[in-house]
Amino acid sequence: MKERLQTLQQEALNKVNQASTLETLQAIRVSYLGKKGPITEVLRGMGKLSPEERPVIGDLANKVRESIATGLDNKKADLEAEALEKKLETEQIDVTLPGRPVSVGGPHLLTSIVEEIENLFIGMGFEVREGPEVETDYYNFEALNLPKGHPARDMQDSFYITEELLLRTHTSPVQARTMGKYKGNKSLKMICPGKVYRRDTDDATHSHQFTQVEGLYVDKDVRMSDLKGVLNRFAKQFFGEEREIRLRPSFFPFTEPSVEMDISCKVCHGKGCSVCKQTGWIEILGGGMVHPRVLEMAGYDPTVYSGFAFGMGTERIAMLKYGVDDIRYFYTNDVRFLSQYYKA
Ligand code: 2U9
Repeated sequence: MKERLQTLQQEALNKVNQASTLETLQAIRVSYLGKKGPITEVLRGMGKLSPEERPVIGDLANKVRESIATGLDNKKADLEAEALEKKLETEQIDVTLPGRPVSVGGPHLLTSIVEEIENLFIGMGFEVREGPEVETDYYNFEALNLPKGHPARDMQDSFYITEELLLRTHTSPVQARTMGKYKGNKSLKMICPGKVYRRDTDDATHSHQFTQVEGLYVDKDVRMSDLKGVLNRFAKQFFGEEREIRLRPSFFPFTEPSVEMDISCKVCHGKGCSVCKQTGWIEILGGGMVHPRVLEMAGYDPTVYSGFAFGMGTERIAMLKYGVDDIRYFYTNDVRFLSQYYKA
């Protein structure tokens, strides 16, 4: 029995030595030290031994079991260390490699255009003011000479929230509110950029939500020639010094007289082509002298104060400047479109 145990020990340790995977080690552990293994079998047969032999063989069997277990544990630790070494070698990270490029976003074309327009007007002494997108019927319509039932209210078919509250159809209520705050005794020179909403069916040139920049200059002795001068400077700085402007008579309920402004076509320089529909001119904005009733309603005496106002659709301006042919590109947010206009 003694020899059998010693042979088992030798045999097991040899196998442990030759094992090259953790799975093989586990199999050796089960076959030698498991419940059905040969050592357990020896221990079970101890009853048949003489009382003198029993402690000797028992002691030896335990030593053999311990020696095999230690062999297994040591080999397991070696194999694990080896595997870790190999992993560290093959999965080495080269920290000197350049990183993968991260795609960086940029400002939306409309944001850039509004900023550009703001800067031009700030350069001419205008302040930038913003106001609420949910407006009262009073500031959106009444204060701008559009009383209930006025046909021009239909032109700006609106999104009403209650009978008295609506999504603003233009940014003019911001000017009306500011004038009201100054109670008719302060000059003001401001532009109002912002989102406006009109019930419209979206197509290539219409959107139910769009962006406006409107301007207002109220002071003593403001004239139509001031409006022309400011708009001419804006047009040339924004579209190019070679562009000419022209004013045509028009109508808006909040300005009198009212005008629409065209710029000369950059393609044919006024001769006529398909871009300008053979007219040589492209309409870019509207404006006029603030209607005396609008001044009066805001508390300004129209015999002392006068003012000019103008308004433009930012998308239209951007479309003309960059040759964008569908207003919906501004709102569908396809990065392939937007990224063309990111500024470095
Ligand atoms: C006050 C008084 C007058 C703002 C004005 C226009 C003319 C104009 C259109 C351009 C294209 C709207 O976006 S658009 O559809 N706007 O033509 N806007 S005068 O007049 C004001 C504003 C505020 C107190």
